[in-house]
Amino acid sequence: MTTVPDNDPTLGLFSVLRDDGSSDPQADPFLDDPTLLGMYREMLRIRILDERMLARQRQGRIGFYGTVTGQEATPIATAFATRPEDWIFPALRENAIMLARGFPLEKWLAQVYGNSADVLKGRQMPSHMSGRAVNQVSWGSCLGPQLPQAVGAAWAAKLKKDPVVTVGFIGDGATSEPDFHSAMTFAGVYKVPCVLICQNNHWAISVPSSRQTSSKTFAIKAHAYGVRGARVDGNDVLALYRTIKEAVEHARTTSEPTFIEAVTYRIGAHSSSDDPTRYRQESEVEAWRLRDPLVRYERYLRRAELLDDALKASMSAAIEEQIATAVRAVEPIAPPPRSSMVEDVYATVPRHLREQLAEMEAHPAPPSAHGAGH
Ligand SMILES: Cc1ncc(C[n+]2csc(CCOP(=O)(O)OP(=O)(O)O)c2C)c(N)n1
Repeated sequence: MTTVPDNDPTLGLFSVLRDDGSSDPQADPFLDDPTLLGMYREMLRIRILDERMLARQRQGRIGFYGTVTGQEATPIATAFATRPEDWIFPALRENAIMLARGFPLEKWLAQVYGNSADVLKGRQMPSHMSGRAVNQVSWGSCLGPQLPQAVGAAWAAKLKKDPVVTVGFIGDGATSEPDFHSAMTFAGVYKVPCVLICQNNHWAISVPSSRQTSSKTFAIKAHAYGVRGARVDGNDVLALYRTIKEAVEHARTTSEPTFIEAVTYRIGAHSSSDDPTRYRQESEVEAWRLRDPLVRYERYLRRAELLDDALKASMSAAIEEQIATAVRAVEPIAPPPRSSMVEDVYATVPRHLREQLAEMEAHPAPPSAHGAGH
């Protein structure tokens, strides 16, 4: 039986932020002030955006929404640690990456509403955004396939000698899917320039992470595939930034993949279709609220005298205004024409689809809110 050394990065928990707002000087990436504040602003934006969108879902204006409350640090650190040419293969909790990489909020919201301004033409359920302009593909709802896709795209980049890195995401639950095994095997054997990140938020809807594996950690699985592994505090944006940046640049320069476990917690429901009080204790949620990634980062910024009450209030007000303006612009936009349902698959729409479309168009259009799965 082999043993792993005590300093194995797949067993520890790399962190930078301390509870008093100071940082570990050996670990702090010492980012410049605009970057530090930019990351905070983006984390705050997705926190507020999630609150507003969940309220919209409860009002029946949108069909579905998946919040990332408590998990903002991983997507935002990824957005700042990657280059624009790198590709993102998200799961449900990483839609904010494309926003932080410059995708317009109105277009992002148009996907939530599935209206005719949506680049995906309303064909995906809400919270499955994609943006070619910012190199982010859409999640497919099925748990897992985005990982082999990230590995395949990285492999293609390697063959083309394109200095591009791909970043693929899964939750702890999806590590039980065969696609995780396929992705890790191919990444390790063919040494492709990708970073695979598992957001271990402790729950896969009602199934706790302890039911997904008997391994000591998720990160330790990297060893079995011959892939570099790291385990990082998923509520510590500076630790995440440093770990992801190092892994991305290592992949770019050596074509070696890394598997990262980000240890975090889903504070909200799995999605707007879920009621977590049915399967978990409020005391557990309360304990994790004390480790809120925004609060911890805020302490660091205040201690560094980069943030105070006045700046926080003006940032929040500007974000609220931006969201309200975007929602006002997007909400009245009409759904895509029903004819778009039969387009973009065949060069010429076949007769049976033309007939079905004609039959459908003989009936009045249904209300536009859509999607209620997960
Ligand atoms: C192949 C497959 N099986 C089951 C589901 C239903 N499902 C949707 S989300 C989910 C839990 C996902 O948990 P995890 O991978 O930990 O990610 P999280 O949502 O917690 O971020 C399940 C079981 C699915 N979408 N796809």
